[in-house]
Amino acid sequence: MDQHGRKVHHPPSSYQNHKRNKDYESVSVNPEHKRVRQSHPPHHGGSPPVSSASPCRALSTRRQLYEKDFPVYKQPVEVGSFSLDGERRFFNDARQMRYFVKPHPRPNFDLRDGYKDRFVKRDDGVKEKLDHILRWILANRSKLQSSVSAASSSPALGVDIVTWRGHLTKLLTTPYETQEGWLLAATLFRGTLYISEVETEASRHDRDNRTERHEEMMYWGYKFEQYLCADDIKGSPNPVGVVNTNEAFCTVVQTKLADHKLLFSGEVDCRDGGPEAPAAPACYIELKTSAEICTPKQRSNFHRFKLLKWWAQSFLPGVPRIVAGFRDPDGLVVGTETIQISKISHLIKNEYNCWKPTVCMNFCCEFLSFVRTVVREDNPRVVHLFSWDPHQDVTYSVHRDTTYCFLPPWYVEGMASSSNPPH
Ligand code: 0WD
Ligand code: CA
Repeated sequence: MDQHGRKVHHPPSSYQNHKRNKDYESVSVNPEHKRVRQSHPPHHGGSPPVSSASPCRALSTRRQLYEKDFPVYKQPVEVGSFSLDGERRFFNDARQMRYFVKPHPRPNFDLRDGYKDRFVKRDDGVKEKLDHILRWILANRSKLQSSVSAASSSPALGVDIVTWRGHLTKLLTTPYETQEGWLLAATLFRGTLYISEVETEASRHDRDNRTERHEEMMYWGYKFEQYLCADDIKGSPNPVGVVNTNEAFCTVVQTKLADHKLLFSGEVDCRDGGPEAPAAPACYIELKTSAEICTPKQRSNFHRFKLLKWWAQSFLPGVPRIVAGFRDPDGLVVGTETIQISKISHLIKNEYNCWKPTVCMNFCCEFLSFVRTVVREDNPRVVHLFSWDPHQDVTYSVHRDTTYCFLPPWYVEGMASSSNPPH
């Protein structure tokens, strides 16, 4: 991989040279970068992202509209973590944390090993929505609320948006996505907007019609993790153990994208357990597998498609590096490589008409502004369903007391019995 380290996607005006991680703004919002809610014209002409014919009804996803300065994105801060065990039970601790063990430069990992006889697969028909994050919030409410100002206009939790990192990843990649649409449900409750994904018909169809080969290849990523992770800081990986995809360690981070205060959680594969390792989330390592790159065309596709998703997923929580395993068609890992997230924008620079980090971040920011403008009724029983299909605008519909409701009664009641009365 390329070893140059120049940042190309962060404008000088929001770039803090003295900060250790230069990809993130870590001071308060620079007014120059504050997004004016939804009706301002874009820098490059054309129509504004929000359709002017019918104000607030649709949001454009055209890339050109988002080719502006990189928005202020504060360095993500880990505010907690939680674990899900082999039976998908929630624990308000880091018991599922795993430790990275550096692989041999030319490993011979067989990713097919254990698929038939040592694999416990999570039931992906069970929709957990935001439940694990909500459980974490209830258990750690005092931590979050302690930083809330007394201003009556501020949300009770002190954040504007609560969601999964994976949902934000989908938003970041939307301007470049040509295959899969999405449905995102949004509910405003006590001043905080909760965003939870709803499975599309197409995604449900794909899930119900996976080939045996596809099912097996989905296992390969988890098997790779098992080859590189130890359960204990001084332990070794156990490749003869069972792979159980119910198990997860999730970080909870807080950050700010322009004027949106975000709280989100994401699954983390492992951490660097060495004595020099930085504090979380900078110590975390994302593990990935990908097909071996043999031709210039394959390299170009890797840069254009895979690195976009990898970058978006890790940039959001401030995970600084990916360890990638390149495998042959039989699932044998032929090499591994460390990819620094901060160097990805440089790696892709020579690709013609390639994706741009600023477009991803600006679109996400505008989408959140759009949602906050549209969703005004503070009511856990109201869902605004935002819908997007490739080559279309984002549109929405409103649903009251339907199965789209995703804030469970235990959460709504738990928040009501909070020591802080509603504003
Ligand atoms: O039930 C649901 N519909 C959802 C469940 C929606 C969103 C999240 N979740 C759960 C996942 O099961 C997982 O525990 O949240 C956790 C992950 O959330 P995330 O970090 O926001 O998701 P994402 O960034 O898309 O995925 C991170 C990792 C994946 O790693 P790779 O390297 O493949 O991107 O989480 C795992 C997977 O290892 N993962 C899942 N594991 C089991 N079932 C799933 C899933 N549906 N999605 C992601
Ligand atoms: Ca992974």
